Amino acid sequence: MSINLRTVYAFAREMYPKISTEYVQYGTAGFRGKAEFLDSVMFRMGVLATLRSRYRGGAVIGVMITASHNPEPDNGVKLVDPKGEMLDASWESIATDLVNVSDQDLEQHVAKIIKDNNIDITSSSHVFVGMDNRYHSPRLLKAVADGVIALKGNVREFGIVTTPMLHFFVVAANTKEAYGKPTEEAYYEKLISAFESLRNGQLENGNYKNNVVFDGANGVGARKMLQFIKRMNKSLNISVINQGIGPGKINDECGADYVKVQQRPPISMPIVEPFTRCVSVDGDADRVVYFFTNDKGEFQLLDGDRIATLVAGYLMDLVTRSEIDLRLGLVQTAYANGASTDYIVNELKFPVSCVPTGVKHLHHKALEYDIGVYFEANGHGTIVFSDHAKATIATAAETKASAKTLLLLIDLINETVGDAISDMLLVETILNHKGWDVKDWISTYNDLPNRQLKIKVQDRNVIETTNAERDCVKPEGLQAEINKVVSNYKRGRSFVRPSGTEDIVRVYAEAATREVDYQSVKQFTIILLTHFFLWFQDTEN
Ligand code: G16
Repeated sequence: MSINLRTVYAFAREMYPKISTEYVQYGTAGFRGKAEFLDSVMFRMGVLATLRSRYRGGAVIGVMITASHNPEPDNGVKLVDPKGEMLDASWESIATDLVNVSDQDLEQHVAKIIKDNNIDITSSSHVFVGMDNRYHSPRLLKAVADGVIALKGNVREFGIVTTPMLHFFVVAANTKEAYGKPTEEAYYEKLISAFESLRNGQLENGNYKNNVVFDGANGVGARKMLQFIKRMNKSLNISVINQGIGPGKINDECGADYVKVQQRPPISMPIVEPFTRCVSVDGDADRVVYFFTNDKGEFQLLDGDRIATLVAGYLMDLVTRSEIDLRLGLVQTAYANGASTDYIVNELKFPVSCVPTGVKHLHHKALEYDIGVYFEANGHGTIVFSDHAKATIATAAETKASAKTLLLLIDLINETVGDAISDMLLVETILNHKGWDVKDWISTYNDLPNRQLKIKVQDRNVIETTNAERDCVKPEGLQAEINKVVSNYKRGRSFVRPSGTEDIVRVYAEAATREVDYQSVKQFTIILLTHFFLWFQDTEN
């Protein structure tokens, strides 16, 4: 096969010219921005995925077109490595450089990547591409596919799928179908069959009722949930709201990010009985949070920390009952509520580690355990099982019912990345087995009152952090200001960090008691913000 790199330049110049000179950077989960500026980024990511596949000996690489929790006019791209993880960190800078080089220098730059990485450009390459249901996604998908074609790679388009579905397909193909077949139907079948076997005909149990309201964020998660419902044997009654068929926009006043950050129910929420379980996923269905309204009409959130603690406790119990010796661990980020960490460490006696925001960091850390549970507070997470854990569980399953349950759970869990639908089915399974309703679930510990805000600033990159983003090192002195304010509040904790998916800075704050300190937390955040803005004025001058 002969490949002329001139083609890459020709495609770029004629079809995907770079129309903005603004520097773009590979962020928390790839590139994000206004869709109208992304054509050249997408084309170049098609090129990169093809090179990466050749670099990895022809393994399938995934490219997902989505801006996930961001508003509808935005789009973005996430790259999936052969084992289902996010693109290896060592290639993030290669991606950033490739996206920022001018059209004129593109051909030479691609040649340099090939040379530097010793890539056999004549070898085979395979790229899977999926997209969310944003109106500009099909256009951007074509740009990715053309990037693959320009380098004579093989491209397989999956159309509209959730991000975790694409991860599933990549791993299925790369494991020669040991993980499943790389098709939409096989994905549904694997999850539904495990879920229904775990139910074993027991639809209700104790306080657990078989109904749930599902907020699909007007995104692809809603569509796929409707497909799940069609294929399930009424094993769970799911009413889907924000289905994306009316005037509602993706993530607009709905979805996991809105519900978590605003701490209120999504738009179009029907009137339901108090304590009804409700679920919100984000625009590409890789995050999930639960919520409900109590009998006083108060909104209550069960976020990623709650899911993590529920899952960790349940797995630990099954492992203990199976009499097997496996290393369990849980991974969180700085956003984890202090009360959840206390509960995990002191009550569940589970080892916990804290890493910077971004699934890529959590996933890698979780792989250090035999059973690694990872969840961000925003609802993004999953569980990974080592080969040793799988073999040990399989042997124990020959004699122990608890180990048989663990085996089925492995099939229900999408280990490749956080999967909102798989996570939801997992939570439903655990609550059903325990006979728990949301009251039982939320009573395990009391969240510290907390607030999270976004601040629009001129240059978010002036903020630099360390210690898993819990300490701010730049601008100098800002951390001292934060510490001063925090010291006025019992169990006060706060941090600031630049977002890697939006052009904003995030501020998180929490403090001790709901009644007394709720106002204080708000006030505290305002004080912090004031300091923050002052700092910015200082830095600008
Ligand atoms: C992405 C990442 C998540 C991260 C989130 C917010 O989520 O996959 O790990 O928590 O962005 O990141 P940041 O605070 O840097 O903006 P998603 O759902 O948008 O892909």
